[in-house]
This record gives sequence, C-alpha cells and structure tokens, in this order.
Amino acid sequence: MNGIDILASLTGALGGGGVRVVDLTQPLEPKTPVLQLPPEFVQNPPFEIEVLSKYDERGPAWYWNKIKCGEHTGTHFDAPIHFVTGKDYENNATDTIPVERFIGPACVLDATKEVESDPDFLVTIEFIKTWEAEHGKIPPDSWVLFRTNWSKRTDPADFLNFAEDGPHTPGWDAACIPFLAEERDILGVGVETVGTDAGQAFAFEPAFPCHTLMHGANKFGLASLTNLDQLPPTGAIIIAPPLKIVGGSGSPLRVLALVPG
Ligand code: 23J
Ligand code: MN
Repeated sequence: MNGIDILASLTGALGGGGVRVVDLTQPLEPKTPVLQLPPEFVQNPPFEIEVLSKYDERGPAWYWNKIKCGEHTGTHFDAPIHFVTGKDYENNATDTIPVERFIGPACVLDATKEVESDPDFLVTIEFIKTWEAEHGKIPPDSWVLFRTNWSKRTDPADFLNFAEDGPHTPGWDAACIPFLAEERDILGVGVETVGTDAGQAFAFEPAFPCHTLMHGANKFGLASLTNLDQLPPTGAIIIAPPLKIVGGSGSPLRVLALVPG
C-alpha cells in the first residue's frame, strides 16, 4: 500500500471503522499529584491556573487562563536533556527531537498482579523475556508501557504512597534499562506512576536508574499515564509529542493511543 491508501484507510478506520482513540492522559489541575524529591533538592511546584478574562470587563467576549507549572507535571514527557547523562546528545530537547520519534507502536507489559501484592515491584530482564515469549520480540522504536493499575489510585496519598523511608511505587530494575535501550532500541518507556523510576529509586545503584540510563541512551520517558488497561499487549500506536519548549527538558502533554477494535 502507498501512503495515500494507508492514510485513506486510517481515516476510514478512525470514523468508526475499527480504530479507537484512547486518551492515556490524566487531568491537569492544581490538585494533580507531582513528584516529591528528597528534601535536599528543589521541589516540584503544583500546577497553577489563573483566569485572565472570562467574558467580563477584562475581555468581554473571550475566556482564557494563565498557567504555570514545572515541565515534569502530571502526564508528561521526559527528554534526554532532562538528565546529566543525556545532556550532550544532539537534538535531545523538546524542540529538537525529530518529530517521528514521538510516534511508535506500544508494547504493554502487564504487572497488575505483581504490583497488587508488591508496590515496590520492579520489571526485570527476565520479566521482559517472559513477555516476549508470549507476544514476540519488542520491535525497535516502540514505546514500552508498564501497566500496573497504579493510575486507579485516585487519592493523591495512595498515588504517591509515601512512607517514612520515601515513596513506594513500582518501576524498573536497573539492568533492564540498558537491555530495552540498547538491545531492543526502543523510543522510551511509559508508566502510570508520577515518575518513570520506582519510588525507592533514589537509593538504587545508580540512583534513578531509569532516568540515568534511559536518557543516557538518548531515550524518552512518559509519566502519569492512565487507561493502559484499554490497550492490547501489542498492536496499538502511541502519539506523544511534547510542547515545543525551546531547550525544554520535558513538558506536560496529551498522550493518545490508536487501538484496533
Ligand atoms: C526532576 C528531578 C529528578 C527526577 C525527576 C524530575 C523525575 O522523576 C521526572 O519527572 O522526570 S527523577
Ligand atoms: Mn519527568
């Protein structure tokens, strides 16, 4: 099929002809939970929104808001420049990453059972290889999405899941990040939790291994995703372009999945 036919059949499929669009994005508002770092570091401010005018004397026929937030707020994109290990790549920021790298097939790793009994569950190479034995090898330039049902924790305290020793949320074993980045050459990973690393990852070796090693391999992250339970293990396409912030380390974004059926 040529490009014209492919896009024509996609248009038909989107119009009720067999492809659904699923929104993987969390609502963005002042109560949206944000990452808390260890206390010695600068903290992530909550999302702020302020009315500029609302059909009133400040603007009689129009409504608009002013917004303020950190780049890593709510459902958001992590660019390689976000971490010191990724700072020297070319085209490593939100405005310079080649746009075709924002779109790719999804491989959805389902660890809902494991996370139910262990909020600190970590994906290992073995877990990925077991998934591949059932669903096939993770293709290059795919988004690897970690389904945990964590997004169903709608109370911010349950979502952040803090204890005295810091947050307890699932993530990635350090060794599986070079495996995904180099041996599978993925675009990046996406998670349902507030950040791509596990809650306890500040104490891992290396610290924040997903950020350190994924961005160190010029790959991306997507955090605070939802509705991963509406995706098949393979066969969906993810569309995740961040805002074109000049030199940006990431941005809140809308993440969409095209899903067969
Ligand atoms: C800022 C500093 C360190 C980290 C993070 C943000 C994230 O987890 C993030 O949202 O990228 S580790
Ligand atoms: Mn981030």
